[in-house]
Amino acid sequence: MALNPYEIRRDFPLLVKRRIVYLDNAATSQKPRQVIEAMAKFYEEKYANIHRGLHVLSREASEAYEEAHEVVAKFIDAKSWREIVFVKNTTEAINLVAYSWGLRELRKGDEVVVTIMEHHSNLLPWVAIAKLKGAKLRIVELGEDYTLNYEQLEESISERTRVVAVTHVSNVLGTLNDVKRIAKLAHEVDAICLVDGAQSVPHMPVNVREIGCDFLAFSGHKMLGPTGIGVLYGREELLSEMEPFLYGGDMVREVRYAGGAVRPSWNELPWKFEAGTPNIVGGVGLAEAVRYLERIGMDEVRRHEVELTQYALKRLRELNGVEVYGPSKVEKRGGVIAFNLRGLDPHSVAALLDERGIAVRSGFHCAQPLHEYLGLVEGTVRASFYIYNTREDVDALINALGKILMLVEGRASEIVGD
Ligand code: 7TS
Repeated sequence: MALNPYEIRRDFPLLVKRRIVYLDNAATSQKPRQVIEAMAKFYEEKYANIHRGLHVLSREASEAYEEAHEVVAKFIDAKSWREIVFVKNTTEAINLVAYSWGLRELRKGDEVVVTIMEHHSNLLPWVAIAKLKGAKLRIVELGEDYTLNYEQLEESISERTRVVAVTHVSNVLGTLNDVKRIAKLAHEVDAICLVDGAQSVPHMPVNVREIGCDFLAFSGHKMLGPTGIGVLYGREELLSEMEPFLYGGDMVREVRYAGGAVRPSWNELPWKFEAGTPNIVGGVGLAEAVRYLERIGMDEVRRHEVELTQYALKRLRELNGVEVYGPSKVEKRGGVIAFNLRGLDPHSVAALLDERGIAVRSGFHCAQPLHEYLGLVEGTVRASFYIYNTREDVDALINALGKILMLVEGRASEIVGD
């Protein structure tokens, strides 16, 4: 059934209670009552710590938390729920791989390939680990129409490459990268491929087996789930071989003490990577968020966003004085649109939009190298869509931008008049 954003909106208490045009979904999404209620119900009926007690509540809580891993595994078509590690967010998921895999596997002279469109989360952990190990970072830039330069990518991947870490969808340009092709290129030289799915998993069908990546990182809070819960998918063979990232409770099978020495052995997957009391209720909330998205269907989510993005791009181009950044073909992009108004800095535009009840983000969006590369020294304004956004939301944005442009022109003539 076709996604109906007007019906969907009714599930989101904040969107019902506040008259805000919410176009900051790339930063975080709003939450449906189903997710809020599932978490409240869990606190009211099942709450206890997991894997620690033999009592009924701990058993039920453990079951719910494990089931959440299964729900997520099915959502991205992982082979097993043991390949699903719950972490805090995308940032932690990528740091886990950089530290657990990179710190041990990278050698002097090795190379890590990333792209210029990475969020700082998929750039800085690699910068740090590469520096520590004497490895080199290679940065692939853009080709035509704000897409990745695949020619340069192929040239950058060599026998020295150990990691190819790339975003699936750019959180600024919206560029949709061909991660299946990139994973294949990485594997041809026996490198691992990590995909940053923070901006793709919430918005389109993502299938790890079809992509063929080794790792996929994403955040619950951008896909209707709560904050503080994110996912690292890792191929079981790799996760099994890797050392833990954080050490403490629940990640050990046993800790023997003999002859004055402590000897730990690690717990099975995914618990080896989930040290300490995890975000149990966050896991329950994320599973409910996935169920909500699955009821709609990820194909429908994508179709809706493509339609909205196409409409927004068309209307933005009709405005005189707006510069839009990102691929012109809608099939090559996600529902993220970065732009600038001629004569006005991005923060002023965002503040003026906020005065008109429209929430967007402005600045560098944690992707400053990309902005520097594009010569956008003050950053960009960014509108980003989700399932509850409507054509009226786009119209509101366009009307507000039209008024702001008139204001700028007015001011400009005042200045000229001086
Ligand atoms: N990777 C990408 C592509 C992202 O867009 C973000 C968050 C992250 C990683 C990090 O996610 P986190 O949940 O660990 O913070 N992006 C944004 C954004 O564009 N505006 O606010 C957060």
